[in-house]
Amino acid sequence: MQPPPRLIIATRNPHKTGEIRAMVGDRFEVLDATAFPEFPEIEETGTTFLENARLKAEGISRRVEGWVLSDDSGLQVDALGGAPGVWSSSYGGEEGNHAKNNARLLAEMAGKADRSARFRCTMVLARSGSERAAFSGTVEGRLVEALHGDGGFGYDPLFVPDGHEKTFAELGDEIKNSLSHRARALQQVVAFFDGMGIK
Ligand code: ITT
Repeated sequence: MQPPPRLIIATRNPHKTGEIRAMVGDRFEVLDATAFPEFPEIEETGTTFLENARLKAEGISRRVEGWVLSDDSGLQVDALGGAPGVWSSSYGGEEGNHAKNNARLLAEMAGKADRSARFRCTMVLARSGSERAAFSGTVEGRLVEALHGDGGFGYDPLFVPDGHEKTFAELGDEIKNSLSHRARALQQVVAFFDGMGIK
């Protein structure tokens, strides 16, 4: 039997890698940038999810053989004009500090009647330093007024997806991975590989 193809995720966020690994099962051997400590940090200088996803996928794929997949994602809140958006990771003032990000979001949303929001995920597939395809997925929902649940990561304790009454952090991995922005983008990635005959 052939070993599964290798898919390198251009991220240092272990939660993203964990979700992607759980979603693709045995289909790919999933690694991420933490397996390559010598890789430099890719600066996310873009102003859109697509630009940043491209920077990450192309930057990493210049340094490693095989398929590289990036994930640039974030939360868009209607009452905040789409913020935190591309800046979701550092909204609270410190890169990757989820507690501070959630605290700021709760403060900005205090008293707001419109709680609608969506998660967006843009993925870029690259090889040998150049983009081969891009995909995007969203999940609509609303923000609650206090943190609920301890599953998932990031803004999950504040986000209730449409069709549910609990936050992603309460619903757990299986439900989140069946309908999340990341799941919806990743389904298209898998279909792309199917179309290329890569099994
Ligand atoms: P890499 O750039 O290394 O991939 P990162 O976490 O900095 O890791 P992004 O720049 O794409 O990645 O920022 C994504 C942020 O958006 C993340 O830190 C969370 O704050 C939020 N986010 C994205 N997907 C999420 C999810 O599924 N659940 C909760 N929050 C999420």
